[in-house]
Amino acid sequence: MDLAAFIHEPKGALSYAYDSETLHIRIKTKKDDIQSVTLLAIDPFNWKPVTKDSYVYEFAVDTMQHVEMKKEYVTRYHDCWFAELPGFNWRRIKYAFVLNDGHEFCFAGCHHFTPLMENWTPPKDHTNYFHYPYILEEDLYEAPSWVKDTVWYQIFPDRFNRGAADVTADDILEWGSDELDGVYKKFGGNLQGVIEKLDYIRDLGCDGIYFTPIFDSPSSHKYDTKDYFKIDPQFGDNEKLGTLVEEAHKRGIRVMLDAVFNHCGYEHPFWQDVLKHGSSSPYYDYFYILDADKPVVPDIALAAREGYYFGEHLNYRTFAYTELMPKWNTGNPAAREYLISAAVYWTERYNIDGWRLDVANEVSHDFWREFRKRMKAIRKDIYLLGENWLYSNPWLQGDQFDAVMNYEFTTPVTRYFGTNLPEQERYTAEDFVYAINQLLVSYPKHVARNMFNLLDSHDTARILHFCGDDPELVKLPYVFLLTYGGSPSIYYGGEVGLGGDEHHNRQCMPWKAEQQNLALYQTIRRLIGLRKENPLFKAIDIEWLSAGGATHTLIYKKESSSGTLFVLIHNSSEPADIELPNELQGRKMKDLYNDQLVETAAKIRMESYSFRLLAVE
Ligand code: ARE
Repeated sequence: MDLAAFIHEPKGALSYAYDSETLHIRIKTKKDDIQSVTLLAIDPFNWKPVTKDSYVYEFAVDTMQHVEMKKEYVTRYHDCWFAELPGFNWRRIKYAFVLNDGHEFCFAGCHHFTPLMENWTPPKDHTNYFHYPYILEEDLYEAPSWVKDTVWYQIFPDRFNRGAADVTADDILEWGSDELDGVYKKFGGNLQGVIEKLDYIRDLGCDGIYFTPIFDSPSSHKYDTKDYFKIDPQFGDNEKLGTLVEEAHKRGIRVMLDAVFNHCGYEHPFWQDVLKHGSSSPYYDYFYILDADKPVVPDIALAAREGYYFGEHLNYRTFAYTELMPKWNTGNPAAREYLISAAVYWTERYNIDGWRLDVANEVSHDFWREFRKRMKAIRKDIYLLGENWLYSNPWLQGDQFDAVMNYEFTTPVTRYFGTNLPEQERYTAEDFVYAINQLLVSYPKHVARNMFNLLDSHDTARILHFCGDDPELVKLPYVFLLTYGGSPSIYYGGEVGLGGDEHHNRQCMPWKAEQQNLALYQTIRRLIGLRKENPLFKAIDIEWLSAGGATHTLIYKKESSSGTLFVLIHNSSEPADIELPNELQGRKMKDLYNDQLVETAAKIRMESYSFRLLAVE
């Protein structure tokens, strides 16, 4: 028994309150080492006198609950075990584990391991039991109930659609004239253009729009905010946003804006005041100036005249090393109030449904706790989405974000289904399954179902690019995205076959039919439709039935109260006869995608790059 591989941590992804009366407990053990795990659970205050009239008490271990844990997932090096402790109204618990490898038994407590005899009884040393102190409602993670049912459509406004020319700027380029992104290239996309395409978005099946920033900023990406309270004139005005939100809500589409609170743009008036007045500016402490004895920038006139680059020694903190994005000191109460008041303004007046939080992992937890309180005080069901690219449980404890942009999902999906990658970066089916399993055990189940799952975004190459611009192959990551639990996002244009690397991923949306891959559009639209109709698609837990081998076929199933969905994904250009999982052999099935009954069969012939969505009758 390899006890060094035993992993458990109370009050985290491995031990959390699923609701006010249910705990989920997970442990990890060395792969293929442990045969069974028994979870021992007891109310910490359940003691009894040692003898009838003594005043010496002992832990009432004979009242201990014994719960057999289920081997839930396997990762590259660990077996991951799970148990749900429902309906215990003690709200607090002491617990421990008894590991059995087929030869010996071992008690795994919070301080040390204790070998046990085969006919073991729980040890009485209460100090060696893990402790979940108390479940309190106000500590519970709770996301808006609508999020897990939402399919998002991400829009980069400058490049989506030019509406009736109610706003124009003199530096607008011809639509679609250049696929290479440019920080100041403007193509005239605007909010009116989005309003005119709301029916298109609705018809695709999407019922949430995530806008990259739309507030007044000099660039075309608008992450260099100049005015947090004003829609960029290129996109329209504040009233136009109001109309857009109203029209979207009429169609059952929610609207999420992008909040850039890590930094502002160089032209923001508070920053300009600091440049002009230095430390005597009332806004000096709204930012992080490194050396108060030096000028904030060496030569303002030079900067304004010849471009902004000041050389490598900036005297202030920024986003990345981008001198045009001075970082807000969100620890300063005045700066904090200024930024939060902007979110309050848009949320209260324009009924915004969600905020995507830019560079969220570089802003303090303290700020986000206050931000959440202020937002949820306006709308309890507002969605707060952090742009965190990596492990994010510290922000997902119920006191900050409802979810993060799940790039930890994007990476394995891109590397398994993608072909346009360096060989050493590509995943085998086994790598892929282990990576997804690792992700599934990294977050509490009720957090996972609200994650913003994406194949690509304005910050990455497009998924079609990773799939070697093959419109057949690219169907498969969309199948996985749309049969996976959580809240999936379609990056504009992906549904009609837009490709492009990370520098060509913000191209103008092609609206002419001849520019669009309508077959791909129909596939994605059908998959979204199935997801809307069939709750099975949103079930969080995946049970892998086979993965890899010569046929590159993933077969996994998802179960929920509404039945069992089998997903077969054949990620190979060669047709193949796929052996059906035993439980499917000979069974009547319904092919949900093609809406046909599938005769009972032991094998299914899969064409190259194909998939089947089978529900057992
Ligand atoms: C532009 C050019 C870049 C160039 C940069 C130089 O596009 O090629 O290097 O200028 O200044 C916005 C614009 C970008 C612009 C950028 C800077 O959209 O076009 O870059 O401003 O002016 C990390 C952060 C993550 C951040 C990405 C970009 O963690 O928060 O980098 N994403 C947000 C927005 C961006 C936006 C900004 C931040 C700035 O979504 O669109 O950029 O407001 C790994 C790491 C991640 C890293 C990721 C991508 O996975 O784990 O942390 O994300 O790579 O680099």
